[in-house]
Amino acid sequence: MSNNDTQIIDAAVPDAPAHQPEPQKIYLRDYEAPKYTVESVALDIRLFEEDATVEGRLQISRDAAGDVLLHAEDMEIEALYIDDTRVDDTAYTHSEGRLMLHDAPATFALRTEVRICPQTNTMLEGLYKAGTGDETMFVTQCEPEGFRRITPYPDRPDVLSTFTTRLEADKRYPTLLANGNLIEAGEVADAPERHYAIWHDPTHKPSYLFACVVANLDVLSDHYTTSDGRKVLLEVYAKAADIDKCHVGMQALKDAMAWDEDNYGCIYDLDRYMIVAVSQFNMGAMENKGLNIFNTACVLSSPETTTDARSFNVKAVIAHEYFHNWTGNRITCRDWFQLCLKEGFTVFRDQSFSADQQSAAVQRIDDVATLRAYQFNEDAGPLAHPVRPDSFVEINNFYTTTVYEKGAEIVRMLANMLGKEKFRQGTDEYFRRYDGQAVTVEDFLSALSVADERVLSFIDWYRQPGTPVVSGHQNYDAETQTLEITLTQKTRHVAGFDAPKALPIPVATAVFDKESGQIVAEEMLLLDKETQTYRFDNITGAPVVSLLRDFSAPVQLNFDYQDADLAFLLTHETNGFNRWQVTQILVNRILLQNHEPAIYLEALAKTLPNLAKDDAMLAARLLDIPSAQELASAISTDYDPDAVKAKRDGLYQQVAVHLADMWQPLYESLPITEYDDSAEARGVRALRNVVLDMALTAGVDNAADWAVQQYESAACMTERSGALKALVNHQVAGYETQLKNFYERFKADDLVIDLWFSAQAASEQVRVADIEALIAHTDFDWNTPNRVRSVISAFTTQPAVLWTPEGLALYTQAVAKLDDSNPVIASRLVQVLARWYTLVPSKREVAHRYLQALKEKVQSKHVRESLDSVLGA
Ligand code: 0A1
Ligand code: ZN
Repeated sequence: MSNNDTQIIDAAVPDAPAHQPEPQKIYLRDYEAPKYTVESVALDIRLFEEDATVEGRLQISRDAAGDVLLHAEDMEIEALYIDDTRVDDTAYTHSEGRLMLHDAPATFALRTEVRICPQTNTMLEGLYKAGTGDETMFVTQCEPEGFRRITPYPDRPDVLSTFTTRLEADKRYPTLLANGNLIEAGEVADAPERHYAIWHDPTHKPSYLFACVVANLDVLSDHYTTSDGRKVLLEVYAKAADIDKCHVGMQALKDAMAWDEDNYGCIYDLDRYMIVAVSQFNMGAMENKGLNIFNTACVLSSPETTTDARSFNVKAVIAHEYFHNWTGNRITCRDWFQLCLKEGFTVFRDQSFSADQQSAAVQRIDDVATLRAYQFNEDAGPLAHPVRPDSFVEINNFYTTTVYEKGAEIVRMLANMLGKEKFRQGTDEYFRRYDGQAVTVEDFLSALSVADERVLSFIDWYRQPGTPVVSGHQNYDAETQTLEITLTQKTRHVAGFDAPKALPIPVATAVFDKESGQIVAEEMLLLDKETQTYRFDNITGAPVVSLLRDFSAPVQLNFDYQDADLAFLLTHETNGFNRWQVTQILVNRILLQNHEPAIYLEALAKTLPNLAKDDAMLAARLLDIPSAQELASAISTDYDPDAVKAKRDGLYQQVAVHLADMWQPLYESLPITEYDDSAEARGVRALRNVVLDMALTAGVDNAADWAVQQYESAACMTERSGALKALVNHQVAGYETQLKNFYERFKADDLVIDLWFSAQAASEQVRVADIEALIAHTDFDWNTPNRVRSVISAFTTQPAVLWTPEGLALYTQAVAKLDDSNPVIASRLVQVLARWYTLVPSKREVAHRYLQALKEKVQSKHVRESLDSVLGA
């Protein structure tokens, strides 16, 4: 079924059976432009104890009279009026989430009165209740298709309109917010316990950017003066106890606003920008126009309760949502297939912002590590899809790491290829040409191509699934002093797609002189054929090449480096990312190809002491050993989770023991001092936690005392939770005392208790019985996605336990439980099991059985689509 008006309801299609109707696939190729415009929308949302009424007034115009189709899910229709005349139920049909108005005039005013029930909305899409007791609040989540659960509407991103929203509720909820500007507020006549507020948003926006909040919240206020001299009111709303944790986010918002003006010429357009913190939210945050709604985990931050990594993430998410104001809101997506248009570009923008807030190399390391661990895994399995998918059953299933992170990598390749000035010329053209419109990936590339026509050839990156593998070798001829580098690209053929084409792959390359350690040539090679050879002249001495610097393309690189060349690069590379990169190649060779670890261990021993002094954060990253999950994604058959864990643990132990003499002096050189949020201080804290874990692994005398001491004297959460995790992972005698202490100390703070749950659920020592006990804990709550993630998702970091019959039984039961109450979350859990078919036969057979059994139990189209793909492997 296509995403266009005439086919939203096909009256000829008989009703599907209530049990497991055949999911309908929607195709990009069927897109048709909307057949009518909605000139304006006025909503009146009245919230009551048990439910809510929503009156919607739409001014609709089109070329001719006839049927009109609107989306309308999970609501009771109480009355419909066309041009102020009430129509009876022969004038419309409401079924399967669609409302068809028969024979409506060409231009008319539609008034709908419906009843919805936010109090029982556990899906967390549309208008829903979050929190309990005094903390009860009502919020919306409309992306991608939640608006249709609030009021009947053509709920598609290419229908843009202005919105006026009246909210009415009991005065127990003093906070009444919606998009735009506050027009009026007051008491409700004849109902002294109730009040209302009216908001108007003058911008034309798609319905997925609508938001409103009814709550009892405190607010942190500030201002930002734009570069064109307008004063914008900034507000962060949170429950009273959390308001002190909103300063980091507020500062990040101001930084992001200035950054976007400086780097893209994008200036904020409304008079007010609001952020609201919500404890129950499916994702990180949402960029609703002028009224962002945030998962508390992505906005609240304080040194005592938030780790550095989380706090850094808060700043990145604040920036991400703010950047959407131009890339997503002012220029939006024509249809949901174009999701990467807003997400890829916005992720690239938030990554660039973050890189400016810390070491750019560490930012790149972290972004690439995420890409490799999750996106490469997705691209290697049955859930592989193009950055711009061409079909889907449930769009919620496509908020994936491919759309987001690989989408960002494509924009990064373009930005690198164009260089700063030309990229800015291209983005200026994009904003100039398409402001106020709903557009496509082709439009984006076409705007950028004003700076360089080669941009257009990148369209295939959006269309073709699978991670390209770039292999290569070098040939040095000392006599002619020439170096030749030959590169070949290959992408696996993903079933259901055309045979893969050669893609344009920028390979940033440096050539080092082995003797002097100096760079003698530097070039951005463009590999756009299957095989190409590049020649470097005047290379006077034996060279070592360093490829894909800063990870210049999202590919898997198999270059025939000698291990000794990699060790050379660890010392001599000036590109911090590539220094980390060579440690990862060495580790992968040791773990997956049985290389001897000696060269790697020696190189680390040589590099670490100085690096620890110069750049503690980078030093901490150089000790990274890929996670068990990441290693698994590189194994395509006979994956044995126990063997991989044993091997990984073995190498970790070897590193710890080989460098054992280093840990005590290093730990002592990194004393706990007063909290400071500088990049250096964060680096010291990161390295201290890594060293503590290494020392415990190596069995260094007193390391257990350091851990307890660090736990007790911690000046911030990074130190305290680092110590706690080390104690739990190593089950240091008495670790239960610290766990209990942690719980008692922080039990009033949900986000910290999430940390407490995940430290146990993700422990190296975890057993299925421990997960069961955590689920049985009084603080566990299936209706709070953060809590579910802190136990159920945390547990997937231990594949050796997950892939046991007991592990799978527990995990698939969790999916079945969530299938009905929150299918978005349930489906994401299923996707983690995608590579079950790579397991060794005995485990594969068990996994298959559990997945099949799950299929019998689940109803939601979200889970069924994911499960069908996963089982189709
Ligand atoms: N657009 C948001 C992500 C988001 C998607 C779906 C949601 O609910 C189902 C919520 C948020 C972003 O990219 O930040
Ligand atoms: Zn986004």
